[in-house]
Amino acid sequence: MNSWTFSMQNSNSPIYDMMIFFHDFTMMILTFITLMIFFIMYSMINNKFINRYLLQGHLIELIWTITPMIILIFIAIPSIKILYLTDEMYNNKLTIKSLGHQWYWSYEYSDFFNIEFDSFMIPTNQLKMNEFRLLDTDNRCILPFNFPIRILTTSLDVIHSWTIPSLGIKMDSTPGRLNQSLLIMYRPGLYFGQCSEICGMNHSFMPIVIESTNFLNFKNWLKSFI
Ligand SMILES: [Cu+2]
Repeated sequence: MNSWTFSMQNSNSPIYDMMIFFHDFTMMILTFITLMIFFIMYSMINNKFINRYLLQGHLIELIWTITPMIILIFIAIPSIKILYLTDEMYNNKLTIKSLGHQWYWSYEYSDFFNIEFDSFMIPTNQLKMNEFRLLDTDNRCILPFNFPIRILTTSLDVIHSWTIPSLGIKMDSTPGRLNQSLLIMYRPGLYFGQCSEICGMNHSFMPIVIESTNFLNFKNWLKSFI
């Protein structure tokens, strides 16, 4: 992961692949429209054509009414498709629950007995050389890759938002409500995110780290709780 970048993070899940496609597709249309408007503005200012008797042109009005409608439909179809796919549960075999607190996350692996822990940000003065400032946590959320996981989230105080950009997940953690999303990771690695709902004084200091590893490692890690 770059320390900062102009573009989005590299994708690590099928949903985020689709979101990146949709972003590029919409930007293409946006660029085209913007350039066309600037060209028309420029050419209207810089010509001397006048027509005193032009009061109506039904054909051109029809064209400039229907064309934007068609463009909007072309944007709406993939947008709605991706929106509903992010809400879809498919073949998930594992459920984890992330709970927002002021100001840290805690995780519960509800399929197993008594596996739960808190995940605090590592303060800057305790960082090791290989850790990211304001992003690393003391206990990472360890999960298997290539494995559909249902992630539930809720909050115990105010509204937080559980977010991992490279997985295309941004899900509100609301007190008294349980939100769910499907999480699939392509490959092993560390995935960073931050709380994305202004939740109080230390909102910026409750990062999320997923460590994805193969299933055998994950199983061994679960055994360490026994
Ligand atoms: Cu928060």
